[in-house]
Amino acid sequence: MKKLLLGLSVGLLSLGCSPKTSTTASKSQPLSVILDTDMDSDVDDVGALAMLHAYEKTGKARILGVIVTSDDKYSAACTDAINTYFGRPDIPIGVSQTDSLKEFSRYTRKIAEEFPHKIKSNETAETSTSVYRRLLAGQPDGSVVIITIGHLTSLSRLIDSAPDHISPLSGQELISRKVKSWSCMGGQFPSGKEANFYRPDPASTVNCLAKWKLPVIFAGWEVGNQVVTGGADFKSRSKHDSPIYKGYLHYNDFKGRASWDQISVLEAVEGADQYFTVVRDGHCAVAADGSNVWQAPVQANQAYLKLKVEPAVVRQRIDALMLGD
Ligand SMILES: [Ca+2]
Repeated sequence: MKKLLLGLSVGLLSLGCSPKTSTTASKSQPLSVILDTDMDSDVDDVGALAMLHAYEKTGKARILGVIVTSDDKYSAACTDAINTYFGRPDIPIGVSQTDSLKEFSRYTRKIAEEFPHKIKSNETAETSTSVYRRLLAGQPDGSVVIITIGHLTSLSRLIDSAPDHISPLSGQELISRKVKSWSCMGGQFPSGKEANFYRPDPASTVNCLAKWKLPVIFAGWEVGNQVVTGGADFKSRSKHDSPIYKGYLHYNDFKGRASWDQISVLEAVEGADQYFTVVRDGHCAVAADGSNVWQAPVQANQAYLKLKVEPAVVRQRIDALMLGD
């Protein structure tokens, strides 16, 4: 769950700059996406992954792989089951944790037990760092968009990874060469404390923001919190044998849930212009406790989103994508 606290005074981090580029998929070329998710406690990750499959069906995106940054025992299996349901059982999945796993999700085990998939346990799955490195190494330069919708442990490990049998490049070199941009659900803007940044691994947030030189757009807690999806309208239109339907059923029986994660997917694939104002007048400084504040000076590679349309407009778009429309 994503909860916030007040913002605190935080120190500046040394951040590099680079020209901002569009992350929108071109008409002819699907956007190549790696999704990094904590598919466990909250259900918006389920909706976000469903959206990417909808975009893939219309040629707007291509899912290269999914990184599961979670200590939930069934998170990777649930992710695999959703990908399989949408006809992509081949999507590589990397896991951040292979032991000391817990069971705390309302939906991951139920979806994993009901829908076919290959990953039976994290112990036998590929690690997140290995999958990140392998996927990036195999892609054209400057082509990959990373979307993080959970905490930043796996991305931080990628950044700090050393050359290996997969690639002679370090993690930072691989990112610099292969990645186009990062869309990040995290933080609260202009200031606050949000779970993806502070729980359970604020040190990774500090590390990622200190070392990330390419364009990054933050979708803060306050944006998705205004957009409630997966409610009665979704229920009335959804196939009942879908794992997306089951996710929202088991989570809270279609009472609806904020769309924190879906906002980053929407921005990454469709671009920001239709729904959001993009704020570029500062940079995101993160404290050791994971709290953040948007402050001077400007870092040209960083921006955050503000909603510029009625929340209902975005709700309808996200619900439609979650339904596969
Ligand atoms: Ca999430």
